[in-house]
Amino acid sequence: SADRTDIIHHLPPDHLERSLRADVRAGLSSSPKTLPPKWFYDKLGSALFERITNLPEYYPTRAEREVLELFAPEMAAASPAETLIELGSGSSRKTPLLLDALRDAGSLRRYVAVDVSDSALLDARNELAPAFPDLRLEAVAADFETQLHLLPRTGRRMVAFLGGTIGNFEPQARARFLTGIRELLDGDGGSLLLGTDLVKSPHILVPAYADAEGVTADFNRNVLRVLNSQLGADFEVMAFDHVALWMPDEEWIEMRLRARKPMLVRLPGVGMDVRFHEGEELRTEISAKFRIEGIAGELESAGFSIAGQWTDSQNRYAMTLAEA
Ligand code: AVJ
Repeated sequence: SADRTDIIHHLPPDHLERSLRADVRAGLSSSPKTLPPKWFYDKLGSALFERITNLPEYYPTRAEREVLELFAPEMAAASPAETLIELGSGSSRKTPLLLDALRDAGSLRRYVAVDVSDSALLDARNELAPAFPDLRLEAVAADFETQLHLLPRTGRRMVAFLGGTIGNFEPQARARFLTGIRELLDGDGGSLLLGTDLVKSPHILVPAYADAEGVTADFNRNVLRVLNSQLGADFEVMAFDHVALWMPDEEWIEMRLRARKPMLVRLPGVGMDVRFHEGEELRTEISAKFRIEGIAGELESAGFSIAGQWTDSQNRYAMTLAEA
């Protein structure tokens, strides 16, 4: 094609279908039932998430943008990279702030966007290409949780993991993941730029995940629509209520879907029939919130050293730069 970038597919064509089926089989036969949050993001789910980022209650996106607007030049100066690798890049909306700063620092040659969604990668590339004509743009369709080893291994790299998505991992998986990134950066060296939402009052946290307009409820139910379309399931989507809970011991938000009545759901794509009793809850996401010292400690345990930490003016959100 005449495009400057094609999508590099590290995923075999049936990878997504297979991992969806494996996740659904495991999650819906466990007790309590769970589904991983990555299955929210089909075309509609990605559009709903974009709407969430503009809701008055959902501050993390704006807070992270503020941190980048204020401090991206400092981050770039502290870690002048040749290659920026962004994990879970999605729409890449905040990426230009980092690209500008790294370009001004004089080092940047290449941007590698990593996402499971082809359409998000293509949209992002089309947005970025005209603004950064001197940059090599690469789009990698991969599952960043399991395919870190396929990412660029040479040159000085900065891995950006923004948006607070690290909060979707449970603590053990999080530790494994951070260690995996540190190992990826072995050799020519580099840094991890990590965005994390911070612990704060549940009066602020809970509405961010239970907005008045019901956009998050619709986003949450979207995982059932994905199962209906991908697995031929027959979830009655509106028979599930959206639940957002602050778990004070774990310091994370849980999103759940609560069955309003007893239901038997058929999922021909995985050869299962699944029963819900009235009031039964299916956990669809955890979104962990962090403390500044906790983030630093976890990164150090993974072998990083901290190069800097920055927060927005209201101390709601932190970005940490860690050297491998
Ligand atoms: C994209 C995973 C960072 O946890 O805040 C938004 C997803 N879920 N509203 C988050 C989300 C409900 C979001 N992350």
